[in-house]
Amino acid sequence: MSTFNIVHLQRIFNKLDRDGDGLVSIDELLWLLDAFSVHTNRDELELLQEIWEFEREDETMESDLRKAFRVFDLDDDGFISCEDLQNALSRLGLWDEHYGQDCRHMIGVYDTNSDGQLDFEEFKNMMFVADRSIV
Ligand SMILES: [Ca+2]
Ligand SMILES: [Ca+2]
Repeated sequence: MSTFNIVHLQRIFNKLDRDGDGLVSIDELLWLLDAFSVHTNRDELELLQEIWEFEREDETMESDLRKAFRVFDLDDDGFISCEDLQNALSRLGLWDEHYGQDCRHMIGVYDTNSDGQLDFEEFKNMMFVADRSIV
């Protein structure tokens, strides 16, 4: 009996799901593994499928964040500047006088490389921190 772990399963899953739509059924997998005389059980596969779906949600979140980033990066130069941020927030009706002249400060909080603008990584941090403060 071969030693089998989740990493192997993930590799197979990736291969099976050729078009990347995540639609590989557990029954198909069981059938395939059986065909290769790999012994596993349904519980393991269901666990894998959960992990798989979780990772896919992660990817979805990443692409959602990219879309959000583009909403803010109005001049599309790959960075959110103070002006980008202020314009985008105004368009969304989220610009509040009490933030006032403070877009530089808002950016400064997350501007880890201190170039005065937010790149995508810095933007992600901002969104994650924002998420946490809502919860
Ligand atoms: Ca920009
Ligand atoms: Ca920066």
